[in-house]
Amino acid sequence: MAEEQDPIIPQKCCGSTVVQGLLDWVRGKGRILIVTHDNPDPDSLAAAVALRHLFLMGSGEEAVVAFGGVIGRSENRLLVDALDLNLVPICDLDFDRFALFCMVDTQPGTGNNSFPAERPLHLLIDHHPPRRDYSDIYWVDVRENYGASATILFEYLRTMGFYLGTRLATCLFYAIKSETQDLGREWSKADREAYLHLLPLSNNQILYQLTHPQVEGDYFCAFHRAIDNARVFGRVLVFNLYQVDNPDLVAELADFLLRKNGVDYVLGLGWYRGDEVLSVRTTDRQARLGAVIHDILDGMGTAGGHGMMAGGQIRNFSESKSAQQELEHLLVQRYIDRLGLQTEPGVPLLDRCD
Ligand SMILES: [Mn+2]
Repeated sequence: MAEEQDPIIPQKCCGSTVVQGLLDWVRGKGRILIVTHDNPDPDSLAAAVALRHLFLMGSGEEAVVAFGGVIGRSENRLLVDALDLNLVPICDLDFDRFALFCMVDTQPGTGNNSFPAERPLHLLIDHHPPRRDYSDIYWVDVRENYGASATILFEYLRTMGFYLGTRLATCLFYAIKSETQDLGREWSKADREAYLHLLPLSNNQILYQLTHPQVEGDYFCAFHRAIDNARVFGRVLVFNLYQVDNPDLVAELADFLLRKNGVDYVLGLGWYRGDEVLSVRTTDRQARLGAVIHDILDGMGTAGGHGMMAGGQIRNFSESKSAQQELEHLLVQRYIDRLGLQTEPGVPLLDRCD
């Protein structure tokens, strides 16, 4: 299929003629699968359902949205339920029953999605730094300077003049809001425009629920554990949740603990169903954490992300707490070295409490 036309490069994007070209190309090809990253966040979910909407409106084709891992965070589960996103777990799918494969908010070979690497991909829309040359993929739109993949999809829908229902608008708005922390982190002018356009179209009551979700008691236990074992090495804070029931907690606690004054970098760890899960955060806009975590996990696992937030995983890591602790010590040292910071003795976060 791809040999018929040159791959469309991001620079050409994305006036209505170009998007129409995609919609015409998709029409009649067969069943479409849209894949998010594992343990999808609101940005990945919103981009996927917006792409499904684009295909339906523009070419009459219905697509299936599939995710790997779990939707763990209460906000994300609520997003799926309240907005009726209609997703399927990727493990339930027979890939042979699809003709076209799309990926949003992640890229092939990054280790954070469950799309088989050997399968051809036809469409890739993302805002993480490109991993390789994607000239084998028909449609590639990777905008590294964008704060959210949802913004790219918003632009497609807007340029086509397609109707955005309240649910989709709320979903896209919440994605941009949460991914950029209300335009406070890694946002671009395009994200701001999308945010302002979508706000009046969104359902305030659902947005309120999404930002104030009901949570289980375990949620507070995780906060307790992270705060209790967090240690501060100068400008670096490290915490370890050990075994978690929800891998998203590591990222959430990393965001939360980055608020500690004097701390500019956070490294969070957790162990989820056989994998060690890592999250890094910084207040430093120049930090390029995606590359940092890639380097510190070199030879051990996979990683990726943005400048100020990134994550990684080590597959099939030991269940033993002491092995996880040992790994933490190793990674803290690598993190501090890679950031070019001075090694300082670790002080428990709570040591500073009265
Ligand atoms: Mn994203």
